[in-house]
Amino acid sequence: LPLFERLERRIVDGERNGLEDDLTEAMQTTPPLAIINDTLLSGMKTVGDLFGSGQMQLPFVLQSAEVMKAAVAFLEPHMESTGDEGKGRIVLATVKGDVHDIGKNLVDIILSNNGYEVINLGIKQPIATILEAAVDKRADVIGMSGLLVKSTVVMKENLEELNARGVAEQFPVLLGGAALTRSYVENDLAEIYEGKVSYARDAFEGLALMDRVMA
Ligand code: B1M
Repeated sequence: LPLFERLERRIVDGERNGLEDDLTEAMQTTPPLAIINDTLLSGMKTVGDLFGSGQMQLPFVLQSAEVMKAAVAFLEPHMESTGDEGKGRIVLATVKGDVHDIGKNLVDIILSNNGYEVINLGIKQPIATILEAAVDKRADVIGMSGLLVKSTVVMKENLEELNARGVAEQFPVLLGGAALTRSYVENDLAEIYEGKVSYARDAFEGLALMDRVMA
């Protein structure tokens, strides 16, 4: 297979052997972020489709995710950084009950490379922990990720909890993840949250929204 098809295939097949060599070769013509966005994520999408239609079993999805993570970890040091610092601080977490973190970690990388300090709490984080970190670290923004449909409900409950604790105006919230839709966030959730809540389709929109909040 040609190089980029082979790389995409590696994600789908969960094949790690030779991954670094292929990535090194790909970087000779293509920036790391473009490799992720145009090639690797397209492989992850195929994995999601195969799993969703019952053609792939969970352990294989996990293997694909491992290869994806290894690829991102390998590419990360080669990514461009603006060299900016101190543009703002965000506490970032995958919500309670949800283990998906590849997207969240991409958001971390993009924000970190563009001057933001990211406090990445990891997966399955209850709102109490997220809020504690946000207060403690004096975060400017709270970012929550979740891929499961049930995570969209958790996010709603989390916003209600921030309202109840009287901190909604202090913390603008950025939400992302495959199960969310723009209209759910911008209509339904914006209606209940007493602070500002925004939806980011991908990490770059997350960056643009951070820039807007901090302007
Ligand atoms: Co899961 N899983 N999974 N899974 N998995 C999905 C989400 C699913 C859609 C697959 C499917 O059925 N087609 C489905 C959810 C269905 C639903 O809720 N209706 C699903 C399921 C069902 C499950 C389990 C329940 C399976 C089971 O156990 N029976 C289980 C859940 C466990 C749990 O969470 N409690 C499970 C487990 C797993 C693995 C562990 C095997 C693995 C995760 C490994 C890991 O993350 N460390 C996994 C994977 C890999 C997937 C799919 C295939 C790929 C997800 C991914 O990494 N995409 C996924 C299919 C899909 O999403 N279509 C699926 C790439 C990633 C870059 O995209 O995270 O969307 P994403 O991030 C994007 C944007 O959304 C955005 O930016 C990123 C791109 O720039 N973004 C943000 C994300 N967060 C953001 C935050 C922001 C801003 C932007 O600001 C704060």
